[in-house]
Amino acid sequence: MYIKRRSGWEMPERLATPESVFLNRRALLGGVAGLAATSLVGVEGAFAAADPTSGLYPAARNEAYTLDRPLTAEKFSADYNNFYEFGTSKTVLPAANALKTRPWTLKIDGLVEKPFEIGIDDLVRKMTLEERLYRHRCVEAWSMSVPWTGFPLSKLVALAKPASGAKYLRMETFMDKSMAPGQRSFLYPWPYVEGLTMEEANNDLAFIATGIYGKPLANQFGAPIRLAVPWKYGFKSVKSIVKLSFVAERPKTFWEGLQASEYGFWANVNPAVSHPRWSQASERVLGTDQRVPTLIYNGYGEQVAGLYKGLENERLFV
Ligand SMILES: Nc1nc2c(c(=O)[nH]1)N[C@H]1C(S)=C(S)[C@@H](COP(=O)(O)O)O[C@H]1N2
Ligand SMILES: [Mo]
Repeated sequence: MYIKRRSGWEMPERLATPESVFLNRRALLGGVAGLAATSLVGVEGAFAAADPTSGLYPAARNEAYTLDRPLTAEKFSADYNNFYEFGTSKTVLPAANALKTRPWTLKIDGLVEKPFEIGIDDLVRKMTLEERLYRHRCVEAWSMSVPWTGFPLSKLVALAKPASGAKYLRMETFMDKSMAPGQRSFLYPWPYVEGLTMEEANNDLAFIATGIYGKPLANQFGAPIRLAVPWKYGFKSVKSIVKLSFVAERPKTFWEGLQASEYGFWANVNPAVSHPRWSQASERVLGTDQRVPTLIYNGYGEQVAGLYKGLENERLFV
């Protein structure tokens, strides 16, 4: 196994993007109010990123969501990420410093009562933040367990007031080649798009994360707002969302566009259904040298198996 043990903050300053890494770390540690954008004039815009809602973290833990294994230490999960916008290696942390997360506007459109836009800080203040411990199982057969902070996706759906014709929720990541070098590659169908059925989106497990480890999301985790659907393979948990569209047709997702035979729309975790190129029976636990058996629906069958009654003809586990 290969886990890169050196975290961004252990990196000599000279190897990191000069101000950005340093200031980002200060902003995360500092409680932030003092680091408002105005105090950073001269840092060339990279830091409008101080988070005005950081005082809302850490949020109270919702004890209904428990784990059967220890939490993954931040030093492992924060430097082993999939975020193709910033490169295809697991070490995207330095590159993700270029992600500018303020101002950040979420657009709600499609089959809704009235399309609207909302700023991330207004949205976060409208919601009651809570912390949930969730497992995360990547299709590549590694896993982690992390404390997300955020709110149920169903609350955002309620805010959007979808029309009865809305059958799917389509979610889209930002598109900006100037920040995200990966998006300059023609090999990928940018922007990153994911989707859920309305029933899945309204399931209590579907969670919108704005924070992790008791702090606002660090960029590489998909700041400032990402999805966490722990019963599905990790690629469904789309990062850095800018648009939610309520639609009648099943959206074409990023990974389907790349390789539909290997990465489908449903992508529910199932140890008995192998990926065409590897087994899904077990998973490597980040930060340990252990492999553990993978569980059907990643252990969340009780909450979600019912969503798939009558859909047995679909490729539910790819
Ligand atoms: N926009 C976007 N979202 C994304 C990805 C990505 O490359 N781009 N990778 C996905 C994959 S494959 C996984 S496993 C998780 C990784 O989340 P983490 O880096 O926070 O562990 O994000 C998912 N969301
Ligand atoms: Mo993944």
